[in-house]
Amino acid sequence: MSKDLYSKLRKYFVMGSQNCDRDSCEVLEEAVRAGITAFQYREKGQGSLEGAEKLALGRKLREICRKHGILFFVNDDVELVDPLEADGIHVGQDDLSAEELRRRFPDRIIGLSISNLAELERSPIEVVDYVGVGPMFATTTKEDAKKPVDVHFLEKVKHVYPDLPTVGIGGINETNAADVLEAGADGVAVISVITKSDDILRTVQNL
Ligand code: 3NM
Repeated sequence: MSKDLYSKLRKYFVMGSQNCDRDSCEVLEEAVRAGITAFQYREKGQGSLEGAEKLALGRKLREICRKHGILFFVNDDVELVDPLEADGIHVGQDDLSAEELRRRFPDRIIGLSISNLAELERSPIEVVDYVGVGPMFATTTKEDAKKPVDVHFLEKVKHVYPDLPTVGIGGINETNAADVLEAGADGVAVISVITKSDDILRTVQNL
């Protein structure tokens, strides 16, 4: 699994309806056609859907990913993993523990957010398939984003865990994505650079 993951996490689009000014399915379709390699359904924060509506949108987005062979992840919400037949789940430090997730979903891809050295040291890296490191730069998209790390922290993560697939996240745009990849990230995870783009094809290509 891991070997394959490096390339599949290369351009990792994260989004929920609250991030889109227009139909989320249209945004995802465009991003998929433009060349994203993975998608995370992150229906969270102000203006996000809940319950049956959240599930219904998830089903539509899941189908788009299935049709195009793009990995489909859910953010945090363990109850969505089975109904949406997600390839994996991404969790933060305050969500269900990675060990518990691994017990519950032995065969799914598990991603974990890491924002500093203390989190890296206390995280059960051996049970996760990849880590999201960030925020790399300042971001206004995540309401409770932590202090930006810098590319050196990502270098450190790759130094300590050279075989662990790693994506940078937070404030990544068409200009600074190269710095994140040059620091050793296997991919870049982005929200607003795509959802706010007036030319998704160009944006994804530039990433
Ligand atoms: N997680 P944008 S930063 C979802 O640091 C998310 O773990 C982060 O949005 C973390 O690409 C972030 O618009 C927001 O900055 C990413």
